[in-house]
Amino acid sequence: MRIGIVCYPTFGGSGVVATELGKELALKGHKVHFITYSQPARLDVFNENLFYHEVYIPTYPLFQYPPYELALASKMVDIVRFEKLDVLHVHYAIPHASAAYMAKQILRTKGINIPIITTLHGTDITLVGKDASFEPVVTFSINQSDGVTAVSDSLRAETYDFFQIEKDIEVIPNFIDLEKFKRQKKEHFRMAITPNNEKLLVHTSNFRGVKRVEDVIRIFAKVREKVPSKLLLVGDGPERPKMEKLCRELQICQDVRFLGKLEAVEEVLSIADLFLMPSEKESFGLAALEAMSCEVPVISTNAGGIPELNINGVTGFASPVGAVDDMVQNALYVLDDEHLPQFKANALNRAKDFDIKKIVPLYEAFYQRVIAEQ
Ligand code: GMT
Repeated sequence: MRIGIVCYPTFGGSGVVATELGKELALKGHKVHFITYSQPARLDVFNENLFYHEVYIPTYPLFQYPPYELALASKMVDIVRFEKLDVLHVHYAIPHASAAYMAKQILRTKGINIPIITTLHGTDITLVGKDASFEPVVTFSINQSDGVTAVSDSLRAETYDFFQIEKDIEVIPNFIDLEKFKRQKKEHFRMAITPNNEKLLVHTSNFRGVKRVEDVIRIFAKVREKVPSKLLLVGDGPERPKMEKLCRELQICQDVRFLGKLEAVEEVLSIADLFLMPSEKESFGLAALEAMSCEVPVISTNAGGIPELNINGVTGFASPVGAVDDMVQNALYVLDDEHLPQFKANALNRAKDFDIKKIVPLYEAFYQRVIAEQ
């Protein structure tokens, strides 16, 4: 197939899923065309089947807000026509689904019928999409898509609950490359971080409010009172300055390291004992899956789709949002040397259910079905 993929090019979950999907499809022989405003962060390989088309947004003094959606729609029209695409797959509804709708209408006037598939990722539904400023456009553009997928049952249910959706939504969960996210021997690194054999806790996120990084720090501070331990924080975002301040107030700075945005997260996960995800909202929890794939159990909330991934009492524990003390108790239980090896093994086993080799064929079959229905 000749497939167009539209996504955010950043390290965010939806962009990562879109890019890894495109890379795997290219390995399987499909021609994959990425259309976005800069080179996707994970599009770091050369493959004869991979193409990147940059959306150029002209500026003009009149524009307080440059009209990205229009430039994107025009680019989609151009690439669908020139590259003779079979399907356009857009990741994250805002504004990709409505831009795709516009491109489809323009292409129709030229005698081309391009099927549009929209994948809902999370905050496009659970947070941003619900805002009255966007809701009518989100509802309309989902209903106008030829195929719609969501990354968890929970996200699918929430979409039907809040929006007037007439379309079937297929759940295709996120996936993981078990070869890339594999526990590696990094003894020297572990020795440098935990010289006295402390336990190592890790959190990765974009440090936005929904991630509740404050809970990460408070959980860690309490765990550290009982078990000698260290915390590594990967990622960056608006909450980081407040979190650095909190560490100073709690006087735990010597045991906490802010690593910033890292390309090779799997290297950090390779030395971790426990992953913390106390999110308020999380449609799937790709960062937790990356940890599990590196044999790291997860202490999380039971928000959104997380319990579909992190099985309570098996791969870790899932507590109500904000239940810091509960998460501390669970963390101490998992970190106990009598329990830890089993939780690690269970985490990896569960990750295998989301093997990229199992999930990408679901997208291929979905593309074929939607194309055949046109
Ligand atoms: O929250 C993020 O990290 C970014 C966001 C995105 O769309 O870029 O992530 C969402 O999509 C990921 C991939 O499908 C999911 O794993 C995340 O759970 C989801 N985030 C939220 O729902 C808050």
